[in-house]
Amino acid sequence: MAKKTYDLLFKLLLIGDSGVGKTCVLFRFSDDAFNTTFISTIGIDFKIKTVELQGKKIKLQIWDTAGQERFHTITTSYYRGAMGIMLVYDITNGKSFENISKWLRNIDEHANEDVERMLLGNKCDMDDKRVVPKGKGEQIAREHGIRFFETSAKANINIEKAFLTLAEDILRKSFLRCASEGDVYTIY
Ligand SMILES: Nc1nc2c(ncn2[C@@H]2O[C@H](COP(=O)(O)OP(=O)(O)OP(=O)(O)O)[C@@H](O)[C@H]2O)c(=O)[nH]1
Ligand SMILES: *[C@@H]1O[C@H](CO)[C@@H](O)[C@H](O)[C@H]1NC(C)=O
Ligand SMILES: [Mg+2]
Repeated sequence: MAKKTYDLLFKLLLIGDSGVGKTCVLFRFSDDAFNTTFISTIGIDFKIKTVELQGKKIKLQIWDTAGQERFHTITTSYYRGAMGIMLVYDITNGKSFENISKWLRNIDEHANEDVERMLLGNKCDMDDKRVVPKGKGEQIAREHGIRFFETSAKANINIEKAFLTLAEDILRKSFLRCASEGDVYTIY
């Protein structure tokens, strides 16, 4: 049998309106690259990246969903397996921010109760076109008790930090759960 090359597998999911930059955020994290051409995601796609946290090799399996309404049935079927969900809006698109409450409701309806959530205000390189103040993102995140970052896939701002923080939060949560169940402090 092949030796496992990682200690833990975390399944993450990216959701948010079409065009907010989910695919670009993931592409920046996985390939450290950026594309200005908008190729809207069809259904669902994924990337793998292994990171090391607290001496553990963690394989991140990151599912990138289509924001378009017509793929809603397919994409929501992926919520259940997710341990972490990134909700993305575009700071230059007010509607994409208003829709965050809709995406939060979708999580309540379709994801596991203990899923780790994170809010990202993407395209923060376009400050001249900003319509959503940073404080509004911070406020909705605070109201829901979740973390918030403004990111730019284009200028590579806070992308790695967001993914690593989400993975760390999931790792911490799984340690706490094991501890409370009286297990040893390692899980595979
Ligand atoms: N300036 C700027 N443009 C960005 C950024 N991220 C994405 N874009 C652009 O926004 C457009 C949409 O990006 P995508 O990543 O394809 O959007 P998406 O959220 O995956 O859209 P769907 O797949 O339809 O749900 C593309 O033209 C990108 O080049 C960013 O951080 N800054
Ligand atoms: C926000 O959600 C509505 C309803 O699901 C949708 O019709 C609209 O296209 C979304 N906004 C954007 C910017 O995608
Ligand atoms: Mg996409």
